[in-house]
Amino acid sequence: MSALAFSQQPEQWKSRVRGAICFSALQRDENSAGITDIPVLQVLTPVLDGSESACEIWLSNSNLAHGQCGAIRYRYDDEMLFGVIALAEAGQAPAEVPPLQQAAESAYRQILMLLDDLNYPFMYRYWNYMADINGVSHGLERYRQFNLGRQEAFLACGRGVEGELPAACALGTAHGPLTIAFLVGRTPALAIENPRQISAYQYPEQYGPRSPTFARASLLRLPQVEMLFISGTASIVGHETQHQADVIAQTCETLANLQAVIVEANRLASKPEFNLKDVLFRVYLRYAADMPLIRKEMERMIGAPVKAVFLQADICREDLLVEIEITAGHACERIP
Ligand code: 3EB
Repeated sequence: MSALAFSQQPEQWKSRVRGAICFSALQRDENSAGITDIPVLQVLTPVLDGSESACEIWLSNSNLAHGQCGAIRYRYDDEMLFGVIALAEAGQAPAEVPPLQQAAESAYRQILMLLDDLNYPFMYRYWNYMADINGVSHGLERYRQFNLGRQEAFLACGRGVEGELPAACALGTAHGPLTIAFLVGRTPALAIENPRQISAYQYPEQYGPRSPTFARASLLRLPQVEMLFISGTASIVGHETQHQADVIAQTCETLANLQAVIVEANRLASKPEFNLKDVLFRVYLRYAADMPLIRKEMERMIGAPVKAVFLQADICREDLLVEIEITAGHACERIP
């Protein structure tokens, strides 16, 4: 749904919104949209289907409360909490440590402390967006600076940096602050890895001094519903990028990776029903002009029209042209 349609929904519907992630190339004024109590992550990145904006909205069936802690805004019920944080790099203390690394460490320290304070110990999914992700400063690529700060915060907060980790994505925007959304809860989720890929938390040092801190997917099994979050997935086999400069082959390899993760998820799900034909995709393209090619290749491989939002964003390795993530859910029990 567009940001405008979102803001124009009736109050009763808005009272059920945990939070949202809105993508748009245009900065909008939240207050004028009348959604001030709802945590909305604004990501400054173009939507490619002609819409001015696209929002992913998380709904709850229970009573929601909201709060603010430092730079974090959040909304929660008994089961889950959705939060957002935006941190400007310019606001960080001057030091030898790159500002993005400081912002990442600060953001994740705030997030992890909030989870401890409010007792939502389990992270399911987080979304990371930062400006100029492939840029270099202080002798290090900015995505690698981000990885340093993120991992440092996890360690400082007594969390593991391997194994039971949330699903994630990390994308580059043209400008804007470091923005992070997160979905956490009180029921543990199952972390899923991809047998075709080395776990990202075990990537060798050639990809940076600290590995990324995420799992390939996480599966949340609640009594009534199961939710699958597949991390941003790209044309990587083992730890190496495949098919440099070939966007169609990269799309094909990415779908093979997504299918492998779906197979793993179905082994752990109560019903083996996750299927590429019936999930929601978000597709990040380095070059907007590639959209028709990528969509066509996805529909050819999947054999059905796809439900997908296409966005222009920079991928965290310079040789990656496309990254795809999935959200899926199914009911576990038929309610009479
Ligand atoms: C990859 O497979 C592609 O740093 O949080 C995908 C998902 C990627 C999440 C992250 C990075 C992240 O390594 C990049």
